Amino acid sequence: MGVLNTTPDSFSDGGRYLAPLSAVARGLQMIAEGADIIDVGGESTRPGSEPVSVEEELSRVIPVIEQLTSRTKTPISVDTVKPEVAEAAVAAGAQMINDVSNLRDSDHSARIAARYGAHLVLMHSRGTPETMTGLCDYADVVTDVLRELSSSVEKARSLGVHKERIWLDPGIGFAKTAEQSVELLARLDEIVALGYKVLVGPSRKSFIGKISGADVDDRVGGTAAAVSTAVFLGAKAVRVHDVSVMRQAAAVASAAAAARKRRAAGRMDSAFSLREVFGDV
Ligand code: HH2
Repeated sequence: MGVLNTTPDSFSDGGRYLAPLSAVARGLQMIAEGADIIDVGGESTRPGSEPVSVEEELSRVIPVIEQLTSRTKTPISVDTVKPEVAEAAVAAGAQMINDVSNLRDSDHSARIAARYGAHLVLMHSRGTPETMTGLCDYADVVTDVLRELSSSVEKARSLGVHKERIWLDPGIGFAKTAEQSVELLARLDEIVALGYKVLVGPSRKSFIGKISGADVDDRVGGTAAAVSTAVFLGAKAVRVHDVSVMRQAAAVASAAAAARKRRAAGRMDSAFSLREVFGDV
């Protein structure tokens, strides 16, 4: 999933794709680099960012979504917490709603996804961009995130969103310390085990800077390591800025995961055949 922020203030690509023409060109470029989904956002969620009005967000994302859906078959996702924006985006052809609020204050995105048959990303978060850095208290971050995601899954399903169209995201960096983001990555298989498709968004985030000391424009290596870890542990999609490099990292991690699965299956086969020969000893 390629990140397309039509914002002046996103932490990494803010201000670069504010004009619809340059945003559309960037979207098409990421598709050419191998993106399978383009995630269009018009409001930054970085800690401390300013909220924008519905009108402003609509004017940033809708022309871009209309252009992209008319020029490509690649599915478009809308990264928004506003019902008006989610609905207008889906009406303009977006096939996925990426709701970083995890249905906390409102279930509108689940209702819209159910009505239009759109995919729905439920991303774990707490509070708002202004308050989230103070909301990192967890007994066990993975268990608590799992519990909070599960309750929004129940809500979404009870509102009619099909299981196959629900994606879960641990929300790297959203009300998480760097250590907690690493813990969620390292134990991603526990989230995968819930049985829903998992999406992870580690791209260029501050936990990489904290671990490596790298500036935001110099975190491709750390992002590739995070992407590889996530894919190896079962993530079905990764939300990234650097599409072609991450596609390569994901392909290698996915091949390694498949080799490991084959080996595990082979071990079971040989255990079975030994049992057939020697009985249970
Ligand atoms: N991260 C960001 C925004 N949206 N959506 C999902 N599902 N998962 C994420 O991890 C995620 C997300 C924040 O990154 P970015 O869009 O690059 O920056 P900003 O919020 O400053 O626009």
